[in-house]
Amino acid sequence: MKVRAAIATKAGAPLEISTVDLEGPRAGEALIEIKATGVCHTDAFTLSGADPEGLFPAILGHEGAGVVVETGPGVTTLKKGDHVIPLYIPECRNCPSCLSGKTNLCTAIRETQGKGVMPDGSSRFSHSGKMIHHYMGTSTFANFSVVPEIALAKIREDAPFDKVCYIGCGVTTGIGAVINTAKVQPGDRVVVFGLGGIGLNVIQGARLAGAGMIVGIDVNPGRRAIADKFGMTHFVNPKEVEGELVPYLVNLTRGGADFSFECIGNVATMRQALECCQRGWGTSVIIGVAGAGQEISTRPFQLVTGRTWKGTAFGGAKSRRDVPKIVDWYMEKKINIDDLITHTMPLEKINDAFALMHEGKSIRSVVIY
Ligand code: NAD
Ligand code: AHE
Ligand code: ZN
Repeated sequence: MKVRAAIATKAGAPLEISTVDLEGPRAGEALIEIKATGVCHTDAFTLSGADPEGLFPAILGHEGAGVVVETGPGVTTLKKGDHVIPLYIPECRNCPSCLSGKTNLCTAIRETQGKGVMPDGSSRFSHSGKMIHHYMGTSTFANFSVVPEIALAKIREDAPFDKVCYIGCGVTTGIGAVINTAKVQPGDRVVVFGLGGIGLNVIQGARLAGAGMIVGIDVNPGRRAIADKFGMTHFVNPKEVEGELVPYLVNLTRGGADFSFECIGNVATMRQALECCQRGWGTSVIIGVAGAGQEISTRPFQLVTGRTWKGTAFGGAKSRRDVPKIVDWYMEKKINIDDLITHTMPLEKINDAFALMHEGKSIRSVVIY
């Protein structure tokens, strides 16, 4: 079938909007009509060429929501008409990682996903007879996509696609990092580096968890008002701090953070996030994704003296189990998504979403098909 898609043709180039060919679902796969997709910083990261796994040409996008149009042979848990969110971390419930009960990082199809193909090693997308890569197993920058059954969360039908698509990455990543990965407790002192589409969800997760102090850090002063609304108690613009940021934060938090979260993707701020943690027990959680060749560093003394450095993908969420629950939280107004979606546009304008992100003008842009 012919579908409309934004193609990433090469690193650094704007996406090209075009009609491409999409083959139907094979065994264990479903054809999804994508109704809406958010644009995450990770899409920009891969498009920039910094992603060691980046492949071109590809159809990017990993924050979508849509409807099952057709299922391939052997699909048992989904049917035509089901509302779904595609999952870049699937949940097969059968691989050693899923069975371990210790991680959300299902390994069933990670290898083929990283190579930009479906689990059988082939792509469903092509353009003028040439193969186009899938991206993160989801490729939501197309109005139809083929996705493995184990990478689809079935959600309630009254949830609006143009809002809950954001649960496909940013919302779950931020809130999950607080609740699943860090396990923030009531009264804890939390420091959040980067108040964009992820960091603001960390703030909303910290408020849900009952954190006593939520310090938000951003070089963009425009982030302050929205972060206040989501529960930030103190704002710090590093450009306005006299002297070093780390001692400033240790002083502000009266000894250091119980938990810090890096939501930028910058190895310098990752170090600051670790070092502003409380001596003896503070934990820093890396969420930001950094480019090929980037490495984190600190003095080992920072760890010897009881700080812990860890990371999280998709907020540690067990995707098929947890995503429908987070959709419920949104529908019950337990969490706020609407105020974070600052811009919407048709697919034809998707490059505007990247420009708005780079200019610091948007929190989340959503493409509505
Ligand atoms: P974003 O562009 O919306 O937000 C980044 C924020 O960081 C912006 O507000 C920006 O002003 C701020 N910032 C930039 N440099 C700064 C600095 N030196 N000091 C303080 N603030 C600074 O991006 P996002 O969509 O929120 O994504 C954030 C990061 O998280 C990216 O690296 C993205 O790839 C990553 N990410 C990871 C996961 C995961 O599962 N681990 C999921 C989604 C996104
Ligand atoms: N391809 C990159 C890594 C990118 C990465 O870490 N992705 C996160 C999700 S970011 C969503 O916005 C993730 O899920 N990681 C787990 C995994 O298995 O990729 C690189 O550096 O190679
Ligand atoms: Zn993302």
